[in-house]
Amino acid sequence: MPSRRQTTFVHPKFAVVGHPNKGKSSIVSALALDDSVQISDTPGTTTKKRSFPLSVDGKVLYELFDTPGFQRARRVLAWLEKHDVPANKKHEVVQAFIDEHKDDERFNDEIELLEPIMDGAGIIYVVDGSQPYGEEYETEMEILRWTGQPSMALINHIDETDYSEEWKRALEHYFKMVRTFNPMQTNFEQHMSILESMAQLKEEWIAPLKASIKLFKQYQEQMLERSAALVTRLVYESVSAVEKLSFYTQEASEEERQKIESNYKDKLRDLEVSTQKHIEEIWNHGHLQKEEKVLTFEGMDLFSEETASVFGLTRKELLITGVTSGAVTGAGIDLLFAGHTLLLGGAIGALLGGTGAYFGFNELSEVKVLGQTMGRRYLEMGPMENRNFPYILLGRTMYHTMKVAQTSHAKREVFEIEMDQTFKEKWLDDTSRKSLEKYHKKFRSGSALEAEELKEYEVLIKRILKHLIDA
Ligand SMILES: Nc1nc2c(ncn2[C@@H]2O[C@H](COP(=O)(O)OP(=O)(O)OP(=O)(O)O)[C@@H](O)[C@H]2O)c(=O)[nH]1
Ligand SMILES: [Mg+2]
Repeated sequence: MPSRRQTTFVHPKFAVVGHPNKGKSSIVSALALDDSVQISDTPGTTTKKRSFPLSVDGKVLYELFDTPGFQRARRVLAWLEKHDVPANKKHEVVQAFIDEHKDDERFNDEIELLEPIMDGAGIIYVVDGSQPYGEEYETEMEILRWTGQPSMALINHIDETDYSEEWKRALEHYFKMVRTFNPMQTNFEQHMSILESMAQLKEEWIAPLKASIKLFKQYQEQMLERSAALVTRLVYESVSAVEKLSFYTQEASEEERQKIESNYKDKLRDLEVSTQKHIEEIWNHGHLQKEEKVLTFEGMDLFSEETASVFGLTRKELLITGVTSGAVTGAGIDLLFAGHTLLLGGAIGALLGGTGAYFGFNELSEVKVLGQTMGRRYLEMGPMENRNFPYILLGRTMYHTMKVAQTSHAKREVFEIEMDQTFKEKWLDDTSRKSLEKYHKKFRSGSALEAEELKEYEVLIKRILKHLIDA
């Protein structure tokens, strides 16, 4: 019987290397889903190699190295070429270069980038396809070839211009795989597809990287699920929220009435903000708050007319959804029900435009006066009566979640939400709207909900989110 020898498994390693300031660190950050990678437009930002292991349950799946850019490639290559050795010995010459120049400050950057490669890392050579190709890169690629390690090239585009055709032609001489990758606009599919390419560099890496891809997919599902659960809770809690305010006089004053309304609105705003923060944490963007780089709806308050017109349902949609049936408050509603024929004729068009009081938040919920004896009387506001509110809140939250999920970890600047006026059409189709309304109605009723019903709503939300994020 053959003895069972224990072989120590070495996880796949990849060194991201290239010219200074070509987006190496940005690529590491995007692939490692790590925002702590130092990125800046000053060439020479990275001066030490840094490892970014990706581990699950304490086991490293693979490891990425961010490295400094080449500084003295010509000198290094000249040194290597002085040693005339056959191909199977070339890597030894590279090691000799490292050993001999270990304490030589001038070659710090080359040594930092060559070390992980000589330690077994595959090479990911990064170039900027928005700049023309130049022969100076050949020196770098030549040095990399001397290491004998498996390698691939990634073409990044820092600017709009595109020289990728000439780059491809040159890179294909040196690398068996040339891919395009934009670390700023990467999505899940692209990330997985780059991992698949990385797996092809070495046979032993296929299995561990396939396993990593599988785990990433599970992880993505989990993040979607947790986001959907938070969105569900937000909508449910906001719609069913009730705010109370005690007063001690015969009648509640106008100020007290205004106070309860502003408390009520603040409560809903707080719920929205805290959900957004949680969602940012789920997608590993929690650091954003620390640096006050929060994803914001710039100037678009939850209760503004603008938010209502961008995210809310139009009169027509409200009608089709059947939201308006029952005790609807607000202006214009009599007109809408003046006759069903209106829906068929052209006259309906005249009614659809604009955002009247009905779409704004002049009518949120009635302020009720409760309690009998003086001193024990209070004002009460909630649950939400405005039929459009859940859609507005949902639209904003879906939009925010989509943006957070699609934001690369390589992004450093404050990211504001640029409004996409067509967003609603992307997430809310007729069928979803009708399914959602069934639940919104229950949320509004103030009656207790079965856990199952919330779960059903969550499944619906998850499906919509998945569709949005994958698109
Ligand atoms: N617009 C855009 N900017 C990018 C992209 N990739 C990198 N950048 C920017 O380019 C600059 C350099 O990016 P880094 O990732 O720090 O580059 P590096 O190659 O690690 O640079 P050094 O460490 O200095 O060698 C930063 O300002 C990045 O924000 C990209 O795909 N699109
Ligand atoms: Mg860098």
